[in-house]
Amino acid sequence: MSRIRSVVLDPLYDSRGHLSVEATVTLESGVRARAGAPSGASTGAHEVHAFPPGGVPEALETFRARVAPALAGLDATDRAAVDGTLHRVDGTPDFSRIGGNTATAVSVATAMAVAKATGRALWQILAPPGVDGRRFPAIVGNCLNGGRHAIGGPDIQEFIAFADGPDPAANVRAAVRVHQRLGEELHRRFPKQALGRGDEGGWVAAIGNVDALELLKVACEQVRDELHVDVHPGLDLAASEFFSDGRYRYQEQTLDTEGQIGFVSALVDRYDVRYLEDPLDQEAFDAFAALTRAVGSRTLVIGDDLYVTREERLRQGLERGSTNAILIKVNQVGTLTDTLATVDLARANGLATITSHRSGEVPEGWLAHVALGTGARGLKCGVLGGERVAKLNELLRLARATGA
Ligand code: 2PG
Ligand code: MG
Repeated sequence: MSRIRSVVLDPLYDSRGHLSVEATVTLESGVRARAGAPSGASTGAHEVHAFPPGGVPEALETFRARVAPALAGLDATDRAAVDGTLHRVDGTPDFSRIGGNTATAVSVATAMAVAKATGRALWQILAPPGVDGRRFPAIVGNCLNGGRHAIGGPDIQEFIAFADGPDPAANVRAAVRVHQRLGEELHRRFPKQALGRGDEGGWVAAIGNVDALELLKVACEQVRDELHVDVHPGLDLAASEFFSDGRYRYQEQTLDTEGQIGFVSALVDRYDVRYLEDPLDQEAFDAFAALTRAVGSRTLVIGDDLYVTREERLRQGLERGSTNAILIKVNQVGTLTDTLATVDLARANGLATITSHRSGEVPEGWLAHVALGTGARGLKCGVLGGERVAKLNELLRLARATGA
């Protein structure tokens, strides 16, 4: 009895206090599951629209009138039918009528209901042949915030602890410890400055990009010595946010594309950066390729705004050799079907996938299942804050359950 009896869409708050939506799916058998969708701030230009033009109220209205009736009676185990119905009812290429967040909440809640009904974990429902849940993702933990996520901080959006050892629990411990160490260093360095935390729980301080990276490197070294976990600096530059008229405009300097490639390559070498996300503008497929040729053997080069989890954007990147990795965010593309198609294409071409949260998150753990079920190379979900810790804790539960 895996037919859908009903789907209800409700409003819920995300971690920034903005409204988003959650879907509750009830099967004929009475099994029920619920999932909420997150929201980004540094959204890529090619993402689907999170909500229709009228925001959450319009999303709820449209859902009641058009989406819910179309979903009732569908076989929940037929993901293509459920997600295809969301596309059909929407009728646009970017979910601008029903909203990508509606699609995400429904798609994930339906998969969760199927998992529950069949006595499996969500990650098992998502896993393609060959993914057995034994390889756990590295932890990509945001420790210091800048850019759009932290007013008054550096231009670079995220200074990250990339904890990449074999033991998931040790990786989480190391990422948390780097966050703590960095806080201690910042207090020492700026004794009179009030330290805050940004949208993703990383520290915020009035500090330059290179200084922040220097402190991160020291904190990673200390934690490597202390815990013997393989943890190194990572960056998400979210470079499209400070790129305009062909220039990368930092507070301290303005660079053309060649200058940016040189600057970022030097940071990789000098600070042993092993995780490098969106170092260039979201349209710069060829510049990405040049940078990947320069540093791709030493670091993951990850496209987030570049690909926005869309298969057709990834194809362009594959043709040019733009990156060696891709960020995966379900609500950038809307449904699990679309997400898994992009993951498959990435895997088939040897690209690493990183499963990612959004800056405005919901306090739920389903993202950890998406990471494990898709064989992700990394789980990017922050370090501190209830909505981030929810994902880390769920990953640790999965590690205990699978004996990892
Ligand atoms: C990013 C994300 C998450 P946002 O750029 O990778 O860290 O930010 O959700 O604001 O797009
Ligand atoms: Mg990013």
